[in-house]
Amino acid sequence: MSSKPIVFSAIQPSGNLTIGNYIGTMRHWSKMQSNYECLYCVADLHALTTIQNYSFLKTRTLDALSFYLACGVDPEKSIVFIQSHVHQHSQLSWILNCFARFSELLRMTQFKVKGTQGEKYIPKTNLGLFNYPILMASDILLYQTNVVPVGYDQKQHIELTRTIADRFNSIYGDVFALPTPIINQYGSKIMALLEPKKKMSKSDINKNNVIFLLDDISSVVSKINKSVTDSDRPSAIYYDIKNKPGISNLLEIFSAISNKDVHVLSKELQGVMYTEFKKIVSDAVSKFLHKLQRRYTDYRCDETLLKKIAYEGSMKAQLKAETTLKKIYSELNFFHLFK
Ligand code: AQP
Repeated sequence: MSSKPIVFSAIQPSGNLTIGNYIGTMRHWSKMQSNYECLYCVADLHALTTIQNYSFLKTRTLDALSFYLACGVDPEKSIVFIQSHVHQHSQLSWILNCFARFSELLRMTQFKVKGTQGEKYIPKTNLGLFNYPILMASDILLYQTNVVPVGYDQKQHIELTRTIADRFNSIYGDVFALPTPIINQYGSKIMALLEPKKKMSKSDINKNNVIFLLDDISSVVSKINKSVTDSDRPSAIYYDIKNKPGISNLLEIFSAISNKDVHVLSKELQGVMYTEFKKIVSDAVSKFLHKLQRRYTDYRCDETLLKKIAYEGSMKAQLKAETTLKKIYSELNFFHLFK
């Protein structure tokens, strides 16, 4: 048995992946493979909560899987799988529903953002959107996960996961490991390019707010060119998220892509005009995306390989998931046919 701590991380294929998804989570994945036992999941069940058109689901799922591999996730070192292929996620989700409280879910900020308008709940909001933090808790707890690299928006959901696990453990003993989020100080909340006080999201209706990993290079340059900065004159490039959200956002993107500290970059960029700064950032992002997209295309063209990877990953994930689920069924005293 491996003694390495366990990592679980996932992205929902609810649209084309964004540079926010990459910077907030995916960029950490390949490095983590040496020191952790890693499970990387394409969370297709989660995508049902937000997507409008299910005909894209398969394509988006394979796109996401190809990006995982393009970012350096190695199926020989990590378990890479599709959530719907491991039925234990849904099974545990039902059980954990019965250990979570309605009032806890009502507090989830993401639900408030997506499922309410002002003070009122949107009547047509699907129940899955309300409930999905429980499925997320199941994803994480099934594998006895120790750490979860996530963007800042998911912090509250990890706290809920811990609350549910703790509640369960206090009754049945140490059934679940308590997961800790890994949230980097910079890059954990990449903001929309035109509205830098709002998170960059794949479902944003204004595509100029978002850099998609599949964007062609000319549109990346144009989107960064149009991005909101501020009216400071002369141009002043330094990190101040409160007063200079647009500049700070571009600095965070540039820092993550170039692997350089935000404050070192600020010093290097002293005296540079905003137009020149945008050109520097868009050059770096374009170069990065060009390389990533080349690797992505190699995987995306080979659906046979993708299916093989997903199948083998799901077999390995199911084995682990079943161990936890069996323990839970036994603790809860379900009637068992073969015992
Ligand atoms: N803008 C972001 N900055 C940093 N991290 C981000 N993540 C998402 N957006 C940013 C992180 O990516 C991981 C996977 O997220 P997800 O796609 O499963 O769900 P999400 O957070 O709801 O992402 P989106 O893009 O906003 O999706 P939609 O528009 O479909 O709701 C998570 O760790 C997340 O924090």
